Amino acid sequence: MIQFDPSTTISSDFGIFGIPATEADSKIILLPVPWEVTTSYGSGASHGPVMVRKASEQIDLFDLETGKSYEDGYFMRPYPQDWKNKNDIFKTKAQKVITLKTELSEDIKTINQLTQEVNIACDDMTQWVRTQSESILNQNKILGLVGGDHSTPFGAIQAVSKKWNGDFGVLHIDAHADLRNSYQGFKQSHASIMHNVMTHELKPKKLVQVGIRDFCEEEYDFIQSRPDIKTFFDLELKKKLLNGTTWAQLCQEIVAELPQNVYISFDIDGLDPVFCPHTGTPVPGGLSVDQVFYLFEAIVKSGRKIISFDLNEVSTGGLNPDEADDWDGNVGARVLYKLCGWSIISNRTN
Ligand SMILES: [Mn+2]
Repeated sequence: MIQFDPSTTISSDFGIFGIPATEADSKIILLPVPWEVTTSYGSGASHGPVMVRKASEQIDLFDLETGKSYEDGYFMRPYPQDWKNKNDIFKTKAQKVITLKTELSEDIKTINQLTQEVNIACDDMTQWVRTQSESILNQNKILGLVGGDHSTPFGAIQAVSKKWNGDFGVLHIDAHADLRNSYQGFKQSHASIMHNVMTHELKPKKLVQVGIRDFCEEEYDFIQSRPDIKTFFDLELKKKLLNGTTWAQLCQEIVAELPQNVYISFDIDGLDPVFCPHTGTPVPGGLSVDQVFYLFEAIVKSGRKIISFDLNEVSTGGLNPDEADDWDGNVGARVLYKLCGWSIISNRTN
């Protein structure tokens, strides 16, 4: 247990929420992944870890719902500057591909060459995330990946699946279905993460999606074809709310679809854009922070266990972190704090 002295400050290189913990005495280990190579619209998600970490220092540690869970220790690993540098190089190449395709360029050789380089770099990132994730899970700690765009947790979900022998479900909160079979030629696009997860040999036994309101027909057909995917479309949830069904009842329906062990993959754009105005691909509609926090509580109160999680797509809207609006990082840090707190409680009791 962390004996906390509020006057202590943490290193500027690692740690989070102002908690003076080390990796060794922390139950939750956060892995920052500053990567947004295939980002297609707004940019800045690679700054997510810096934004969230900076905002995290303003959060009061005692929490009405999760009490002093932080005493079990939350630690963020040092910022991987080498991956940020690599991100910047390969994002430029990916943007070149997108530009050439938009201009209907006939330079197919260049397009194919650059696309292949980007795909290899994304595979390398996923492999690195998987190795890092395994090193956290093998210490019987809870992993929390902080992206980056939504392609970043693929390796983390593989590591979780290996550790739990596939005996878990993914709760996917997002505006987008992310079930595209590659996007703009990139196999590991942020728009393909759940397609990649659900077609991998280390797949979870269930994918439960909440808040989805942007998807193509191919993705809709994919959902219909898979009994192991259950999607709660945002429009259907909102219609039920408007017809008088309570959020508590809807949360029971969502939770009932989940197996005992739950991995939460949280794209910040699942929230109403009011809470994430600078995220890369905002969509009107979505969940409130209160609804999401209520859903977390419902999962844990049902006796299910949050085994690990990720938070991604918190973004500066293309600016450098020191120029960006603090709001997106502020909301992101609060969502992350609740994920940490409920994970601790669910692992104590369930
Ligand atoms: Mn997503």
